[in-house]
Amino acid sequence: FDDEYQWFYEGRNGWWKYDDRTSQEIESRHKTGEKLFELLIAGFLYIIDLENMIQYRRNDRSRKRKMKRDLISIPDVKGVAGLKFD
Ligand code: V3L
Repeated sequence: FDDEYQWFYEGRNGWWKYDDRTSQEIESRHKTGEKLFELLIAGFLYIIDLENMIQYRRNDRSRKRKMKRDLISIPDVKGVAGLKFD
């Protein structure tokens, strides 16, 4: 797993880092070229669409969040999976 890069999903005015397990799962699927798959995140099944770089709940597609793979050092990172940095 490349330490320099992390996976992020969109928050209100910034980005949240995915939890480590989810992040590593997305990274390994990304590396094998998978574009569309499901992951269990915080008890809900999410569709991860790496073609369009969005995620959404399988059973509630009304809210689609952007996602991105970027350097860990980017600004505007709010925290990890909903846990705010101080
Ligand atoms: N990992 C963890 N929780 C998630 C994820 C994920 N990949 N995707 C959605 N949720 P939706 P601000 C987010 C949570 O898209 O203040 C943040 O983690 C999501 O949590 O309809 O707007 C914060 O906890 C939301 O609570 O599936 O930046 C919170 O929003 C819930 O699933 C507020 O962040 C429904 O999102």
